[in-house]
Amino acid sequence: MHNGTTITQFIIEEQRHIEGATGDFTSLLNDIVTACKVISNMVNKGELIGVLGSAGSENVQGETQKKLDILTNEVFIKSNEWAGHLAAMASEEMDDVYPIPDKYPRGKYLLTFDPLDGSSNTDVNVSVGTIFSILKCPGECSARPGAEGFLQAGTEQVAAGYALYGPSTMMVLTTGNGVNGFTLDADIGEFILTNPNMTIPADTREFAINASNMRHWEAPVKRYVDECLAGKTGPRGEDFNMRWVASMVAEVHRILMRGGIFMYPLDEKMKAKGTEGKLRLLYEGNPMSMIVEQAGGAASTGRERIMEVKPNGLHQRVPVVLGSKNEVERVVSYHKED
Ligand code: P6P
Repeated sequence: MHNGTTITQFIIEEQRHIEGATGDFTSLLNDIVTACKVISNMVNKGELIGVLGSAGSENVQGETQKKLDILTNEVFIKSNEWAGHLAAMASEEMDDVYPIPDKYPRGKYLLTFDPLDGSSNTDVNVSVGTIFSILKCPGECSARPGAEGFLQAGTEQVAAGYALYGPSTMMVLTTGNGVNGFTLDADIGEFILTNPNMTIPADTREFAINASNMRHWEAPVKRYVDECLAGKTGPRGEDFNMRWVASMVAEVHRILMRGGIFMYPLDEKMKAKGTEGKLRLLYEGNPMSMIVEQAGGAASTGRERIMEVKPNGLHQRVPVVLGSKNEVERVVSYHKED
C-alpha cells in the first residue's frame, strides 16, 4: 500500500533539499507530468478516438511515424513551451531543435524526449512509454539555443524519467537522488508514490535482446548470450530466461522491478551502414542510463559508460547494455578481452 504522497508533493519536498531552488525546476517537472497524463489518456483510448495506425510520414530517423508519435509530440510541446522554464526542446519526432516561441518567456533548462517510445506496439496493444531528460542550458539562454546546446554528456543531466503506459500507467523519476516510482490513480488524476527508492539487484538470470539480429552480433555479445543459453550445463552453471518487448521503457521498468540486462548492442550490420547503434543517445540512452545508475545498476555501450559519451548530434545513436551491475560488467569484460 502507500501513504498517498502525490508526485507533486514529492517533487516539492525534494526541492526543499536544493539550495537556492526557485521552484522553476519543480514547475517544469509538473508540466512534464501533466503531458504524461494526457498521453496516458490518449494511448488508453486508442482506436476509440481513432489515434492508432500510421501517420503516413517518416521521422528524421527514416522510421514510419504513427499517428500517436505526432500527437504525443504535440502534447509535449504544448505542455512545456509556455511556462518559461525551457530555452528549447528536442524530440525523436522533430528533425531540429524546437526553440521556445518568442511570445513565451525563455527559461534555463533544455528538455529532450521520446514522446512515445516503442510506438510500433500501440497497434497491437503492447506497453509503450515516454522518455525524457532535462539539461541546464549552457551559457546565456536568452538567445535561441541551437543543437550545440544539447550536445552535453549524460553526466550533465539534472533529471531523467519515463512514463510507462502499461496495465497501469506509472512514472519513474530521478533528480540525482535515487529513483522513485509513481502509479497513476485515474480516479483522482494523480500519480501516487508507490515504489520509493527503486534499486536494481546486482545479479540476474534474465536477459533481453532482439535475437533476430544474432547473425550480426559482435563476438563479445555472441559469447555472453551463448553462455546464458547454455544454462546449467554451460559456463554460467545457471539457467537464464529471455524477454524482448520491443519497448525500451517496458524493459527498463522490468529491470528496475526485478533485475535483468537489456542489450541493443553495436553489430556488424550497423557498422556496415556507418551507424553507432539503434537507440538514440540524447532521449533514450542517457535518460535511461541516469535512471539505471541512480538505482545501482550500470549502463555501458559495451566499451564505455554511456553517460560519458560526448554527443555529436541531436539524433546520435548509441549501443546500449544496461541493467544489473554484475552482468553489465561481465559483458564489458568480454569486450575488453576481444
Ligand atoms: P526492434 C522502439 O522502437 C525502440 O526504440 C526501443 O524502445 C526498443 O527497445 C527497440 O527500439 C526495439 O527495436 O529492433 O526490436 O524493433
